[in-house]
Amino acid sequence: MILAALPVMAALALTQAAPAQPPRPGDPYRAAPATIVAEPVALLFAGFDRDGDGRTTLAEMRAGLRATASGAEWATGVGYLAFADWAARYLGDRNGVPTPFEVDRNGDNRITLAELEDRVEALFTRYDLDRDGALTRTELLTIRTTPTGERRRRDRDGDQPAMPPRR
Ligand SMILES: [Ca+2]
Ligand SMILES: [Ca+2]
Repeated sequence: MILAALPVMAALALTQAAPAQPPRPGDPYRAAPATIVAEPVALLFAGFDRDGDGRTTLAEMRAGLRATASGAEWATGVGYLAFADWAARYLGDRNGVPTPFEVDRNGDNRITLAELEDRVEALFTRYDLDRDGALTRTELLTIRTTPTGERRRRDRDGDQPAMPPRR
């Protein structure tokens, strides 16, 4: 037991001995800017792969999504602030896509589970390139022609926020 833990402890000691340094410009070990990325909703879909086979089926997605919005308040609808809490937890950002404006189909400022399911299922269909009713990791990745660092700079300058891939 103690012997088995030694490599882990050694690795931890090494990690602590060498604090991470931010990459310097021109650093040969600096990571290349990302051109293959996963949008927040793609991460959500990947997390719904309950049987762990690397594919998220429509049934897995529906079950997973319902589990994220299972409270009684979702039946009658939650407000935009509560929806932002949901987005922060499950998309990683309060302003992630889908936004409350696109989910609130009837514009009553409440978001019901049914509205959330409609919008997220439309996104699922958009990602499902081969239309087989399941999302592979390949389908969930987005290939960008500009590195994400470039995109962030443009976003700050007032461009539209990132959207799911259009294919
Ligand atoms: Ca609504
Ligand atoms: Ca597919």
